[in-house]
Amino acid sequence: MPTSRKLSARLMQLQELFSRNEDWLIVINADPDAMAAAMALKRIMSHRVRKVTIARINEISRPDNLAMIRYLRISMLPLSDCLKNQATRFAMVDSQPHHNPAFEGIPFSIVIDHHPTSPEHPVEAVYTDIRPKYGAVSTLMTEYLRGFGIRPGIRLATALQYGIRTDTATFTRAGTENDLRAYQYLAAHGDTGLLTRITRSEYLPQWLKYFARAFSSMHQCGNWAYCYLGDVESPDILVLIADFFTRVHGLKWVGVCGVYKETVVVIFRGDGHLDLGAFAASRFGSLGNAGGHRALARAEFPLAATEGRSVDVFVFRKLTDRPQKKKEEENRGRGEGTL
Ligand SMILES: [Mn+2]
Repeated sequence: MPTSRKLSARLMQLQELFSRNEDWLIVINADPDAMAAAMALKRIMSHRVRKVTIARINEISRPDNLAMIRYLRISMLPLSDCLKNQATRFAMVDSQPHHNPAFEGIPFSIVIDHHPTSPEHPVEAVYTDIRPKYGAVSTLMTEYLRGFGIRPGIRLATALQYGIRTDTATFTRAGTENDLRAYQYLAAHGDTGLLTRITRSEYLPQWLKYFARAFSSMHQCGNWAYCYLGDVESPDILVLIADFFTRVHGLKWVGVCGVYKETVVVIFRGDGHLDLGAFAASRFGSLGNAGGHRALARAEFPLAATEGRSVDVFVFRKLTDRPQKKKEEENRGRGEGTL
């Protein structure tokens, strides 16, 4: 087949780069796809070069990424000058050198990616393979493994599965048949139990107190709910809690409010029944920034706008107050969510 012949020609070219007296550093912006692809490249390089190390330029805080590292025992170090000095050759997967200042000045010999290329930033490396049509670079690396005749071990296969799942949002985002085919192949080698554990690691223990606050403050008003969390360490917590409530059957939408650095933030999530972007704008637009899409919206305004009143009550009133002209006709106490 023409495609497989093309691939093996590429792989020959890649293989020619490997020599037993060189130490490679694979540099990544660590997310599931990048980590899995780096593991695959490391696997391909092992026994072909002297040493392979994976270095990340970013901190990892997402619980699923932490779970992936832990359960799949991914060994990875933060990128440092020391690591750079120790290495003789550099590779990059799931990024291009211009994507991050941390990559600057590193003479990459290998760049394997699936992000679109930009004419202003041509990628200069001895070996480049950039396939913007692929949903995940893990898919491409799975094809590489197969091309090299390497059967992935349980942890590598599971990592690649998770990489593909994440980047294609479990095949709901632009992906290709190649992604599905690679996933199917990996399923025979990966561990479903491990994959489930990683996928389900959505929360960090220190976030649980916010759930307690959400449940104890929750007002359920028919088919919608409101929670107030008080001061939060990041607005992301509000998103997390709001997303959680979208899983509760029968709730059409939820508003989760908190205060972050003198700013009141309200996160809206719904089933698209009510246009939450328009709703948020109508209730909070005059106080700050408010809007979004039908199913996801956000409002932000300075704490000072509450003029010392309880934020909890202030926001709840804004949510329940009917606009003047609609008030009378809706006074029957029904028709929630008709805006
Ligand atoms: Mn990717």
